[in-house]
Amino acid sequence: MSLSIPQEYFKAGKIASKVCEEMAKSISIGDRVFDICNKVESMIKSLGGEPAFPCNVGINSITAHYTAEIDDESIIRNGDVVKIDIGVHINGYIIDTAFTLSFNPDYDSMVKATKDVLDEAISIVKNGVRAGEIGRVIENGASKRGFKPISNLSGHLLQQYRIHGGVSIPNVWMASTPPLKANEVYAIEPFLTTLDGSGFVVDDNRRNIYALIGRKRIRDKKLDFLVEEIWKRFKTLPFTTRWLIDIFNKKEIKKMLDKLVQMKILRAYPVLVEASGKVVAQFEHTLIPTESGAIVLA
Ligand SMILES: [Co+2]
Repeated sequence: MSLSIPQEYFKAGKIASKVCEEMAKSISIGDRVFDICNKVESMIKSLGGEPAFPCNVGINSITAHYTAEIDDESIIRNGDVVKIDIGVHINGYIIDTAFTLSFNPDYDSMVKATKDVLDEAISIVKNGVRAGEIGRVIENGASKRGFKPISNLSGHLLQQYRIHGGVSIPNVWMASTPPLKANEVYAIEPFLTTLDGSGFVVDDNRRNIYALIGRKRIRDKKLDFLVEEIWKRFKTLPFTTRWLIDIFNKKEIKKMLDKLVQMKILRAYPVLVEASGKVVAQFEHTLIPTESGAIVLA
């Protein structure tokens, strides 16, 4: 194993795998999304990691970037397809991994297809494989099984304290993409929907995941304090309101975050939904290409 890969990746990978395994066994109909998010995040901490981003719970057509609100009432219902996207970091070395649970037999085959397509994609990963070739395997694998990939979401290079490190791994074939490099860390994450779906996601009007862009002083005591606190706790990694209600009350925090978004000190991630409202499944692994294949971290 190469010495150039920080050991934190292997430790974070073990934590992420353990959390996924536990959650896949325990999540059931009637569970509150709020409790799922808190459980994932506290389990990560108790195993010695930090959440790299708020636990994402995507029910049905909600595809990405939804985490529990402070007063989230939503629950898992019979008939739901539930995506759980988990991030773990140690010293900024990030593992990004996701799985889908089906509580609807109509979508069992789509969930299985998504998992199989990810495995197929990983089987061609090695040093020098072009990102677009992985996209081709995902696109063809989806189509062969009777499903459609979400074309405007992609896997990505992971760097220290950077979830999207500049290189994308598309879920469809694309020309002129860069080759994957040995000893770099990538997440591959196919999302599949049904053939009658649009095959792309759009923003909806909800936003509850934020990240720091800049640290300039505002000369507002409370806002400056909040920005410093965000920097201390999360650096530039995504966070959510639930993680800040120990310092500001529920009513205040949302307004303050919105103000910081307006001032372009924070970015807010819109919730992404399948454009035609169709159900989406997702699986994701984090891995390192080698000369002969891939080391899957989680
Ligand atoms: Co990812």
